[in-house]
Amino acid sequence: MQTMLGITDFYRVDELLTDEQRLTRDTMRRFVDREILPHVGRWWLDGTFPTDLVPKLGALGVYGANLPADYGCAGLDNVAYGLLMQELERADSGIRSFASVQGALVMYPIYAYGSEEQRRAYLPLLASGEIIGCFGLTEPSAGSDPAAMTTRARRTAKGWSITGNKMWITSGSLSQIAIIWARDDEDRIRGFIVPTDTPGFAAHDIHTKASMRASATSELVLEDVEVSTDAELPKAVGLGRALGCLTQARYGIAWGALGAAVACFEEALDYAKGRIAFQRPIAATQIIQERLVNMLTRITTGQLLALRLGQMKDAGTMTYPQVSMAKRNNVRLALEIAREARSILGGYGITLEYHAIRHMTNLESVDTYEGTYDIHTLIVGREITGLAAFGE
Ligand code: TGC
Ligand code: FAD
Repeated sequence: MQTMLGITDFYRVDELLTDEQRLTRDTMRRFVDREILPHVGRWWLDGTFPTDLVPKLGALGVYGANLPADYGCAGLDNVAYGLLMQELERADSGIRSFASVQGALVMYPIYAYGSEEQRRAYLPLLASGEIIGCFGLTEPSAGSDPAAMTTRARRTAKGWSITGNKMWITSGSLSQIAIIWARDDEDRIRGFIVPTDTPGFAAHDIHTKASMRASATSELVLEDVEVSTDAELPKAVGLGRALGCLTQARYGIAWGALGAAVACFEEALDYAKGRIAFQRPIAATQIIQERLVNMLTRITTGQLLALRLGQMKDAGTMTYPQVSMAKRNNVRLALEIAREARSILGGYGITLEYHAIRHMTNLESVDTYEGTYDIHTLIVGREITGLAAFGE
């Protein structure tokens, strides 16, 4: 089979994929080329998330694609799921983020910690994109350390009353449901499915972003939001449950970031071959060649890391420190490649006529969210030394 990936598949990783994985990727690739790439620069500049994409991505089976078909999901393996994230982020990290949150942070906790009634009620609607969800863990004063959260869930005669603020919430203002993490009366962290039209719930978009502009990012305000016991995710008790969702999302990000890296590398290579300076293409200079070789080497190592991680996830042996290593490595390599690409494009690189600067500023967010680069250093550091360098 002819690879569609060309030079960015330097180690012929394509040959390690199944026909179904290749088909999934190639279908997504064509959709991204046709429906997203021609418009994404404009969406980003305007600061709008393209909501008309939501049902189209649902029809392609993107949301929760690695969850079982019984609940209206695509039932793909984790490598195929990773390839979907990679293709989406080749277009824009914000569009991939939307899909990551819907699948890994909203559908996954309902699937893993919800009752059978909750699964049947919500998963098919989320899979098709008929409803949108968001995930509220971070607070204005509790990001890297979510255990410091102050949002409270108090028991009432009919269920729960939730009060608190959540910050930096992807898709917050677009959502019909929010997965909200809060402390109960016994100080245990619990997860709830909160309908966003419940009185006392408000979402305010953050409009001053210089990153992730084709994505809605909101502050959530919950003031005595009364929900019934049906809102409680029965198995979502303890911080570990919230962190378990992050493992799913970080897995997808480790793949997704490679898509942004490939887009930047291809753009820089193409430009360097055509750009003449000192009577020769800049690609014929040693410095530009070294930079391109470094970029492609890092992409190749990232691809091998992601593929092996996916194989371990499918085998049920993947651990969360392994996910941290891949998220940390692949996002940072993508960010550095985007910066290199931006620089190779010279002055043109600061415009949105090219993709590099959009990817570059988006990747600053990706490097920060889902655990900052530093936090993943500490997670892997704790794993290899047995000593925690954060907290008590
Ligand atoms: P710690 O003692 O380490 O852990 C408490 C319990 O949880 C377990 N655990 C995990 N389980 C599954 N997956 C993980 N990633 C896990 N990390 C920890 C752990 O084994 C323990 O279990 P048990 O049974 O022993 O109780 O807890 P800690 O409070 O010391 O926290 C450690 C730390 C810093 C690693 C953790 O708080 C952390 O990961 N912080 C980063 C926060 C973060 O990533 N927030 C992301 C918010 S969501 C988001 O950014 C969405 S962006 C949009 C998009 O995805 O596109
Ligand atoms: P802090 O935790 O305040 O960290 C600030 C700096 O200190 C960082 O450089 C960090 O690495 C460093 N630092 C912190 N602790 C240590 C330590 N012990 N040792 C060394 N250095 C340390 N959250 C959600 O819940 N849901 C979402 O949908 C969501 N979407 C997001 C979308 C975007 C665009 C962004 C930017 C963020 C989003 N987040 C979301 C929040 C994100 O997860 C947090 O921003 C992230 O976890 C970091 O938390 P913080 O911003 O509070 O930074």
